[in-house]
Amino acid sequence: MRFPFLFATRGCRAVYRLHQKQFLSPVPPLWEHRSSAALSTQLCKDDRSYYITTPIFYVNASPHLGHLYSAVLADCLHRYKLLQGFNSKFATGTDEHGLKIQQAAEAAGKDPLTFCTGVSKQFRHLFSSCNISYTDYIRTTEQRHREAVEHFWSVLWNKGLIYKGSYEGWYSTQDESFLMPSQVGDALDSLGKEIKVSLESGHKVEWMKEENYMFRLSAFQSQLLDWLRGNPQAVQPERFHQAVLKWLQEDLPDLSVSRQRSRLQWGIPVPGDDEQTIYVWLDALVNYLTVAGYPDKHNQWWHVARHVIGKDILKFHAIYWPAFLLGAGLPLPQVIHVHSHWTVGGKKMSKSLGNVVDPLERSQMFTADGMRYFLLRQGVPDSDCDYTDDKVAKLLNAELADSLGGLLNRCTAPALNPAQVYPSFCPQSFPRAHGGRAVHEDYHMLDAIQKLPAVVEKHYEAMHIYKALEAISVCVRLTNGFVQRHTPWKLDRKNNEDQRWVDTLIHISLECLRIYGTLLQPIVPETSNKLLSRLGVQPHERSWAGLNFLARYQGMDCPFEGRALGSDSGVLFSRLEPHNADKQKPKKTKKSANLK
Ligand code: ME8
Repeated sequence: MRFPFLFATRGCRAVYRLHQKQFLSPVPPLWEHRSSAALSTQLCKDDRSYYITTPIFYVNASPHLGHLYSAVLADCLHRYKLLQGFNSKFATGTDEHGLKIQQAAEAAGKDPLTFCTGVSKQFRHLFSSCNISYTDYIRTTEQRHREAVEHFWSVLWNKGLIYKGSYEGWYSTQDESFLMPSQVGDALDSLGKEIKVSLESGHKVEWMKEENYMFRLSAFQSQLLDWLRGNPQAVQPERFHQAVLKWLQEDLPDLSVSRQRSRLQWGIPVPGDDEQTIYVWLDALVNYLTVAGYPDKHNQWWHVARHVIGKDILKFHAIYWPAFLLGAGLPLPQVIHVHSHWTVGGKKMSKSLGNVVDPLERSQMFTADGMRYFLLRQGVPDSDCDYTDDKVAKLLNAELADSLGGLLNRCTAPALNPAQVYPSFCPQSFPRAHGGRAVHEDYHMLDAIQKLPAVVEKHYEAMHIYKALEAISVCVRLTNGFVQRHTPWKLDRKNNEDQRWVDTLIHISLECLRIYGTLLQPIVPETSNKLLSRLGVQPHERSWAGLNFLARYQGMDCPFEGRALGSDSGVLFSRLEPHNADKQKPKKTKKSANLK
């Protein structure tokens, strides 16, 4: 065994004693450091930085709907922060090491790297087809990542937090996870043979006994509890925070962080011991640091890191990862945003059940924006959601095609807006004190839309995107009601007073649409772009700071008044036929064509 470190010539036991002493000295936890004066200066400097990640996905199989969902959630938060003027970094990528990938490559008859490159490309293709605007796409087989992992390992080793031990227990290759006996149950495989499975995932487990390197996870139990208790927002939503607290009150044994090279060749060798391969989860989690520039350029981003993950990998992110980071002397993530799962027919998607939803195919069927809107509008982080094509078609028809598209079409149709401009607002027709032609419901609508950006902001911040979309949808309905109530098409345009009122009605409606289009950019970038371009809103006028709803009503100038509308008068979002949604691509129906 060769150890390149300071303690290479000492026996493992000696190394452990020395470091244990060092480790047990009372060091304030890192999240307390964060509030110190030195760090708050750093935070001030970085407070416009934002760093969001998705899990890196296993390349043992093609991407499915759940992978796209995580990516769309993170993309939405990234785009929202950019609109707010943040310097945002957004990382996604693929997890390419480990036994599961080694076996998948063998089964495909390919060498592992060729196999990984092929599937990693599929993920990248899916993400670009769905406008996932990542700023970094990481593969764990890259050299920059290997260097980061080796460095990270050596920091833990030098601190005496890794020791050579013997691991005996259950292992699930499918989950790449070690399990306690209490987490394992009996089941029958497809041939009726008795097997042991993970109670949580249902995947088969096997007994293993190996000489491994162990990480002193048990030493971090109380620090992790303190961190979670002192930071109630660290894991969101609340139910997942509670789940982690509960786990931490149970036994927390040390964690095996390597496998024998004879069993696992496809991975990063333990530095100084090429008989052992680094455990794939330690390798994978470090990807977040690699992208941030670890080991020497990560500070700007690492202070503001937040992870979007599915509930299946909570333990790895909310227990193992923070413990590794504490061990390495690095700050902990600001937030771990957890989401639940998409099911099909109430069941987990799986190849064997044949119910896997192909996200690329669906994004071609319903458009990229359509899938993004559906996933974010229907996906509730707290609980699982069931997917059907019919639901997608119905939702998109109701909210994007009819409600939003219909409103835009009505207010920009040449019959109502022959000059094709953003018309003028008349303060006498719609006075701040009631008394003009406006009625009580109109004032209520203005109030709701005035407040909408703050409501949406609150929900985006908490990753309750479905609530933000519900709030926007309610307001779109209010604006449709406003137009319907005043029937501007029935007014006499030759009468000056009526003409001013029609212009005011349209001006207000376009202002509402401008707010919706701006707020929806993180969700449906293409549709928002189409909408805002039609309203004549220039790219530099689409930020959060530029929202400023109905400036004329506040007695200020409106930069859009009198401006020519954009020339693309096409359908905003084409209707879909719900019954045929399984087979056909969106096409213009009579109704949507009429919306022109
Ligand atoms: O776990 N519904 O990768 P993975 C919603 N490589 N989201 C789902 C989902 C579903 N049905 N199924 C999967 C791994 N996901 C590791 C991660 S990170 C350092 C390493 C999403 O390919 C969700 O985000 O199994 C889940 O956590 C992730 O995909 C698991 O992807």
